[in-house]
Amino acid sequence: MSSNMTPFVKPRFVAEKVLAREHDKGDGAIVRRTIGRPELKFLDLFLILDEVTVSAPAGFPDHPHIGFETATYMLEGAITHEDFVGHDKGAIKAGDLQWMTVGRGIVHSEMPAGPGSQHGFQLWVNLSSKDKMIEPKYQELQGKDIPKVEKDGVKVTVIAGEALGIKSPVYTRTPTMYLDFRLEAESVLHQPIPESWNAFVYVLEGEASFGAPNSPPVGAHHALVLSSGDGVSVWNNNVDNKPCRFLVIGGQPLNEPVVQHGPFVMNTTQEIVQTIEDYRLGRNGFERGNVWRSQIAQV
Ligand code: FJE
Ligand code: FE
Repeated sequence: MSSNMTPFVKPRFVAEKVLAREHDKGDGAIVRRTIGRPELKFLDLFLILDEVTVSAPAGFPDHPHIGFETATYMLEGAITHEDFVGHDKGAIKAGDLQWMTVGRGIVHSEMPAGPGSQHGFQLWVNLSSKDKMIEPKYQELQGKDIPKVEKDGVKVTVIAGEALGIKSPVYTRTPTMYLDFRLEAESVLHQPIPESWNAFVYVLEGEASFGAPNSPPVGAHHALVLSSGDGVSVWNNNVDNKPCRFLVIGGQPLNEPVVQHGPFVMNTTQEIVQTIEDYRLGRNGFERGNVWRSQIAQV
């Protein structure tokens, strides 16, 4: 039976709740943004969390990035990826993960790989000032290579970090956890999270009580910023008897200034001005990026 006790010295509670309003770009892309929207601009280390549903001809055609990492995790359908140095490992399919360390610069295109709708998440993880200008790097994992474990009605896919005794092979520059949980009805989760980290939950489907067993159940498309503490407990003890699927994302804050200009994220305005100039002139990491055109985004 579900226990109402938590094993934590200082359990985390829900400090803030934000609903991802559907932002329909009108061309077949629906973006639900939580981290990165005006009322939740930045949760140190995390710049953006988008839940996207996209169908052709919409997509994310040729655009640059600098200074952070993107984690693209697909639920349904697939996204093809092509970048300006010819890095092409095929599609990111349902269950797959692409962890892209942008570093000093990437220009790329992310487009639907087939008909119908493609559904997934993209998380932007900031890089510390010492890592902002590193060489770009990809970590690409197929669904079968992402550790999964199930115990007492709790199923977890460990995208980054560790849960229920298993570790992800993904290397993160700053300690980060990214967990995809599914709790059957009547099951309980106690997930440790280092006390100094920022952490949040994003509910995908179903409902559960987060932080306290009798807290009002929270449903799909809500992000919950967690208070500080050494772990979070979740109870799926709702009347509907349905499973609840949610993400738990956390990381060690950088405590550095952030200056963001769209997909450019640096520490100072001077660095942003420099980046805009580098991209325009195709230098300092953007060699040929200014004249490159992807094949996948041409129609
Ligand atoms: C972006 C231009 C872009 N959310 N979710 C400017 F194209 C993008 C962008 C995305 C994105 C891509 C995928 Cl596959 C999933 C996304 C934004 O690529 F973020 C900005 N600022
Ligand atoms: Fe991108």
